[in-house]
Amino acid sequence: MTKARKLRELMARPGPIVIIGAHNGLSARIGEEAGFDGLWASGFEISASYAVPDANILTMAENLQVAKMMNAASSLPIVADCDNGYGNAINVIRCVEEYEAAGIAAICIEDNIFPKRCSFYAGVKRELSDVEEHAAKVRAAKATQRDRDFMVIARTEALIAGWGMEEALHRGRAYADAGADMVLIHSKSKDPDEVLTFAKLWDRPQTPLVCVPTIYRTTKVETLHQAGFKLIIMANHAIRSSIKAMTETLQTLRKEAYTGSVDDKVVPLERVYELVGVDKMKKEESAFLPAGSPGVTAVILAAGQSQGLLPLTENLPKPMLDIKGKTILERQVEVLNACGVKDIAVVRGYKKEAITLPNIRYYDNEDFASSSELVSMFHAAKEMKGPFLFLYGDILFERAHLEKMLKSPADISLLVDRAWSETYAQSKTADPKWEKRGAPDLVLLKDPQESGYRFLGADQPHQVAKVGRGVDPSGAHGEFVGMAMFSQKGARALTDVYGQLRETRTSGAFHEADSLRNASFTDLVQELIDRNIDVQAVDAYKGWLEIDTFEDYRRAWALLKE
Ligand code: SPV
Ligand code: MG
Repeated sequence: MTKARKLRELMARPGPIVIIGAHNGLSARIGEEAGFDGLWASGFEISASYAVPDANILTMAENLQVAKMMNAASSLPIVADCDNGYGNAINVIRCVEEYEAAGIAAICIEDNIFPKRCSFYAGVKRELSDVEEHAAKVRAAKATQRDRDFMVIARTEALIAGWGMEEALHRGRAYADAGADMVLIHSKSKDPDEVLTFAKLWDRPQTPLVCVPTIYRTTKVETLHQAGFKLIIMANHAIRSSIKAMTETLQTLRKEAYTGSVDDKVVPLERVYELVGVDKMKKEESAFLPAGSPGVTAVILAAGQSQGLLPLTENLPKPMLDIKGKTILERQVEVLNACGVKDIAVVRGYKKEAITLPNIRYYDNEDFASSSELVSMFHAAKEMKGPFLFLYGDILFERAHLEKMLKSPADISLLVDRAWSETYAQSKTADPKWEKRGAPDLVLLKDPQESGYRFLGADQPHQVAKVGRGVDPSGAHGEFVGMAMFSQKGARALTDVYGQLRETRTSGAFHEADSLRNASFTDLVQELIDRNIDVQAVDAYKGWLEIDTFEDYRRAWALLKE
């Protein structure tokens, strides 16, 4: 529905239409939030926001630009104050063409000469244009509009100029007869009698009346409406309140010389984010930008010593094993970089001196031999303040998996291979790998949806109920691939829970481990789940390798390119 249609519908509704003056996108949005029916693109406010008098100093293009900004920031119809139409009837024609094309619902033109003076400035030269000239402007405006719903409000300044009630009525009637959709009677009287009398004497009932109760400030909307006013404009309070707030805040800041001195005078930053739509932008980022926003850090675990690949790993940590000219870690870094993740941290331990790739931040767990992967992981706690991707140092994976993880809308996501039931069926007959080297980390989902042959991964992640080696392989819905993604909120939950556990859980078993110190990453994830913190699975279907045995290593050589 067009904004002009919206305003027409408000006109058809019983009761008053109350609109609020604004001067930019932000004040428009705050006006809408406050519940007003529409917005007034106020010449007074817009001029003030440029720090110039309201006296036709700004051009039509400058005023239009602001009206457009307001229109874009709000779903409310805009009534644009177009002063005197910026010239004669020819200027009015262009004014209507431009404002209508911009989606503005209505314009208001007043019978001040060009250049005008604000109705309230005392001691300035004030002249009105000839009544016929202004009526012709109204006719020109109505003849120009293309959309029947677009409205032209004609305003008379006869009372402001001190030309009396008769002249005001004469002018109002002439403009109504010229086709104005509404007539605005302006007054600078302290009490509302002038406008109430005008309304009483108004004899063009098909042309509704408009008023601007700026100086007669104590009259309520209801009284004005009952007197016959349909549209009531609260014209300049957005800018006046901001001037008061800004003055107080800035003066206090200057005097007190620390920013916290105005905490009670300013909104929190989050309120600004809310008003400007940062949440919407985040959703659009994840929908339309390539995966791997620059804010994501990768934390790669490369501390442990591998038994399964001895003697290959006698002098080498597993991530440094070469597969056709590139190490596992190099291959990981390559995919991460290709997905836009340039911030990479590696936790080293066993044979740490062998890991020397450039452009990586290193954290060393000297005590790797007697501590678990969780302890190693938290050596890089500094990297977990914002969104981060956690990665085992011995996995190779398709880029698509990483892209999906980086786009996951969940706060905590695990990459889960849903081909598990096939892997399990094959392993049972051939070579049950979990019997050889311990069970893999398996996953039980709350709502598994489909799995198995002709698997179609879900677009949205689904909730994890259980993760760990203890999950029954015959009932598991997938295998944890060794990649987890945390949003800033997810990272905070993870680090908070681990911090609490380190303080409180000094002895006793911890999930599948005999102690917190010996716990694995999946034990901590299970703890989060048990504390009702949402952990989601992102579906993968094959497309990855864990290099844990000679068999894995041989397969990697066979599969990977030089
Ligand atoms: C404006 O807001 O620019 C108006 C209303 O024209 S008033 O300032 O009251 O004249
Ligand atoms: Mg004005």
